[in-house]
Amino acid sequence: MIDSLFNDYKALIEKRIDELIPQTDQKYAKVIDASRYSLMLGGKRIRPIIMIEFCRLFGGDVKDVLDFAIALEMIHTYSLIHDDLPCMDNDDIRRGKPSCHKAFGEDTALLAGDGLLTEAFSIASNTKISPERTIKAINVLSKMSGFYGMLGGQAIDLSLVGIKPDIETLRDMYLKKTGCLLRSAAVIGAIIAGADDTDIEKADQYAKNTGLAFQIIDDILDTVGDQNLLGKPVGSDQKNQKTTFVTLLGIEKCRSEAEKLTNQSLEILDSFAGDTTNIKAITKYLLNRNY
Ligand code: GRG
Repeated sequence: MIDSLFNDYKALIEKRIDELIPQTDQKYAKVIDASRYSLMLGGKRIRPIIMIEFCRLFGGDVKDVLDFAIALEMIHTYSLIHDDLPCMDNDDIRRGKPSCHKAFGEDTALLAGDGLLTEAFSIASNTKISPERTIKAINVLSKMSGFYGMLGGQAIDLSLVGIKPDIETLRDMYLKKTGCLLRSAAVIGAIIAGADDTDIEKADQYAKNTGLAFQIIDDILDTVGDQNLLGKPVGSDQKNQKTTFVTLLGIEKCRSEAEKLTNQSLEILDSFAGDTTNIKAITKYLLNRNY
């Protein structure tokens, strides 16, 4: 069931990406090629799928939220392109293929990231959703991506080079760097469907737990994952002398922490009146994923 859910959503999302960011012959084609290359590199599409499912949970329709979901995937893709740059993590491989700067050069990769971030807001502000909901959703998207969200998490990460952080510092960094885009997925889906503040708050809490569990699983996979499935070398955290949840807690405790967070997420889903079958399946998949 989960495979066909993902495949159907991926097809829908990729068709719409093609419409929103078509190939072009114009002078600036290279930056668009580079952006499309990374956008179509085989991502799992977790964030847009969660946004669509939360919108449906509160009575919204896929077509209402699809462009917002793509805007979020564009911001996620920008973060990966910039994260791979030599001045950041310096990774040559992403999803088993050359990372954007390896395929297109550092200058074009930098611009592709900038372009995806900027165009995401152009797309998000140009849907048929009411102005009130659009502004609320864009406010969430920008807050969750910026200084106090994902980018802030990356800045904390940079500040920890050569330092062994405690678990609370690491938790805060993960909640921002990885958690905030997942939060924007669930919260924007709920906003676009017109959910009330209580449900929006619960959607946010669901995404905080799920985002933290997601990053802890990432740490585990970086230690004991299969690099063929991951599409990148394992052991990069150790090579870069990064402190992770695995370094501080060990694999077993990390696993039980991720399970605990996932169970809390599932309890929140149980408290909603609507059909959460798909979101529950996605949440369990994220815990048990191997890439
Ligand atoms: C402005 C220089 C600059 C940077 C922007 C780089 C950055 C801020 C943030 C990095 C955030 C980051 C890379 C967080 C890691 C989150 C994470 C685990 C990403 C992988 O997500 P998946 O597994 O990826 O959903 P796929 O490949 O499936 O799309």
